[in-house]
Amino acid sequence: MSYDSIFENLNSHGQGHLLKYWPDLTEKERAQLLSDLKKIDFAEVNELFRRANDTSKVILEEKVEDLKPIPDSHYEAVPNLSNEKILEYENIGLKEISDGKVGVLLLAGGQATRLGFGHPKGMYDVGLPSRKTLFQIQAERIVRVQQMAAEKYGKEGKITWYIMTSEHTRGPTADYFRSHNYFGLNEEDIVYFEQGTLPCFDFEGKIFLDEKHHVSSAPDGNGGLYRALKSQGVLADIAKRGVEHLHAHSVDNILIKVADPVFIGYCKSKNADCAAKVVQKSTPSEAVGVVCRVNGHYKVVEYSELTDEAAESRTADGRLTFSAGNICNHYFSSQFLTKICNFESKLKLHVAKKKIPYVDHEGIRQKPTEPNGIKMEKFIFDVFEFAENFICLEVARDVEFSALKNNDAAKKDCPSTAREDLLRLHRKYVREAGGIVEDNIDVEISPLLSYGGENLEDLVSGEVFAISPYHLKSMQESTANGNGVNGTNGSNGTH
Ligand code: UD2
Repeated sequence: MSYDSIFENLNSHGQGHLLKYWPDLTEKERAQLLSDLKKIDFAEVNELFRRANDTSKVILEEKVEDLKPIPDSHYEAVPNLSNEKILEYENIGLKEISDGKVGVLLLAGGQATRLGFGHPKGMYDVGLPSRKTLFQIQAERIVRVQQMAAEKYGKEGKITWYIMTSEHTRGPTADYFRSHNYFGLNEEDIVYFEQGTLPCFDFEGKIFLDEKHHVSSAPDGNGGLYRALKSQGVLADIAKRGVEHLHAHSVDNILIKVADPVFIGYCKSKNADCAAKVVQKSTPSEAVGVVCRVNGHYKVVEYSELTDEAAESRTADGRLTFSAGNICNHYFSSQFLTKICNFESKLKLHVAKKKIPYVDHEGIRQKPTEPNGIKMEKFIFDVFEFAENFICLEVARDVEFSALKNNDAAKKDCPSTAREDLLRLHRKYVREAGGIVEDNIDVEISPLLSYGGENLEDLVSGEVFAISPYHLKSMQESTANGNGVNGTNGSNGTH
């Protein structure tokens, strides 16, 4: 393609400025810029910019009267269910796992900017006694839940772990798993795929140059999942493997019950095609979206898009009206995913005003201190309204949700809170199994030993945990690694 034809194409879409520094570039830099430009369909992205602007206006005008909470018929809360009911759901889910019908969609394409960690967030170690990272914890939960399904139904079905990365996180993520021997999973049961990017715009719709030879772009949001599932052949893989249920979740929730059999069983027994786990929102300003109905459609209204009036609205008994806090923890039937991926281009766009580094008119790279442009994103939950049977499962926050978003300076949703929340939950599991442990003692339970508090009695009942830290491991793990942190009777643990 000649310079003239490229320039003409860009100019006709109002983006001719992207070639402003062409004369200054080396051959290599020109090739880089051309490769960036070729990836962009300018008619499409200009249209996205226009739609994104319209969307943001509509959201601002959304009225509190149009919002309704989720009806009881579509909502169950684990803390209110009987043990029998929970077991019933769990057994249904374990059966699906043992039949090889369950997959996990891990959303790991985010840039972890708030955390300020230069690697994929899943590689973060929050400082547990075991020093396990988020990826390792999640991998080991998959190993354990497969084992539970095999123990229950005599057949070991494999869970396929679909890991969505972005162009920045793919290489390091794949290298990390390879160098850790896939944490006990089979290499062929881990499938990486890459989400797309979208250019960053100024407020007038001009695309920024990040460098003279590089267009500014950002991942297209966790709703980029749908386009990627189709374009990267993941839907076909799901069909080929006979996976019918997908548990999709964020990478940063240290308490995530990966491939949760209770959730899968609940969704299967209700014949749901799409579902969300939620927690009771703690305060009106908590940074979680709320699952609700807007003009009759199931939706998540994101925290940044909820008016103060709606966020603070309360029921007659003083509870928050919109209390179903979204925790980026969803269920999709494979049929529903296939349907959605065919019209993902129509999904809503969300606009975030950001400080976007750019090359200015003099060719100098600027790092603005105030928002100077927008990033456009799609959100995973914007498909809820297309579900035929959408349901919610409320779960206890202290058991299932502690997100790692920020660094420790923020004092919330940070490494220390994630670590403390996990250790608090594990102390609770130890006590429920008959162990004696004070609040100041750190006890970590390996996911290979126990997925959700089961399988602990023989090990901890009557034991006093007195010297921090403990790491309770499975027999197999202890044999393989030796003891490193405190264990009961010196058998399954470390000191
Ligand atoms: C997400 C939810 C919010 C609430 C909150 C709870 C969305 C859009 N918002 O907000 O409603 O539940 O979590 O913690 O789901 N990701 C990608 N690609 C991207 C962007 C994000 O894979 O382009 C992943 C990211 O790695 C993470 C997950 O999506 O695992 C959530 O992303 P986030 O941390 O940016 O979302 P947040 O906290 O604003």
